Amino acid sequence: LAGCSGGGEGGQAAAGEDAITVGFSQVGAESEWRTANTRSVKEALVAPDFTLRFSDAQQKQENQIKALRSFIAQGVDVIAFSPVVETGWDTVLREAKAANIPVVLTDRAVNVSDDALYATLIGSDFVEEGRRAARWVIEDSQGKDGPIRIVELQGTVGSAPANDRMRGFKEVIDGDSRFEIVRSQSGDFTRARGKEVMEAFLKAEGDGIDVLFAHNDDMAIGAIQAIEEAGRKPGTDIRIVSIDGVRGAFEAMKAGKLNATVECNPLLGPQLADLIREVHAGREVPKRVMVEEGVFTQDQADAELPNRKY
Ligand code: GZL
Repeated sequence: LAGCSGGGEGGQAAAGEDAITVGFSQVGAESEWRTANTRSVKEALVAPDFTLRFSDAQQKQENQIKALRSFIAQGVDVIAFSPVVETGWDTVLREAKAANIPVVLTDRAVNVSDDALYATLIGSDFVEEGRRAARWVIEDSQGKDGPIRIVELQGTVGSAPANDRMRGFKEVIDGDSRFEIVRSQSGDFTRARGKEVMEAFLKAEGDGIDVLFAHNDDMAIGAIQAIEEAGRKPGTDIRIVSIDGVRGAFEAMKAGKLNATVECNPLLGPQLADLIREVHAGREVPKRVMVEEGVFTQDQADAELPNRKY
């Protein structure tokens, strides 16, 4: 690839001659989590060590495949991406391999015939996040008789976080016969769809909803609006647990409208930069790199809010 242009504009450091050119395909801008993740990636992959080519796929797989093909045509040094869904990547990843361009997965996993098609995956354990959400529901329901009716707002259909959070949640909640998941539907990780689907759940189930499990905070925040518009008290009439731990969730907990959020850390930028350096240098890296994260409940919200970095 031609050397980078000299003299960065606006005080930007000029990319060094041996800067690593990274093509990054991001899922979209669907949630607070995603916005924070994008910021972390852009802040980490900066000159002089990196030249970043960033593409937003608006949550469409065909846009990500187009972006990856463009990065291959440009001859970037490394491709990194967060795959919007798990399947359908074998062909384009084989094209990257044939072009000798290593691929680093960030955030979400892929389901491919040969895991040599990517160098590593850095991201959360979504199954454990689902288990943590279910454990909170069981703890929160101590002393309550069944049936305890749960509605579930699922993430993007076919995405690793949706598949795995559902699996982890069911694995734990199915161990307690008081619980029944009465409705499950995708809200595509967005506030708008989360609100729309929750409106439909409320129409269908009336007062027959005790708990909402949302695969991300943005859908929970949309659902909270729907619950209030239906004249019910979110966090009281309907207990709510979601996943991500974004600032909006802490504000909703402080307002008593959300009861718990399971943290999913979006700040992967620095670790991603280190992995890309290693992969570019041809050094071995672990196939799977995990990130640390916890669970936060309403009583902790006020104290924790000032500490939040996303
Ligand atoms: C999880 C990430 C999910 C978040 C959502 O790592 O892929 O996508 O939970 C985001 O907020 O849309």
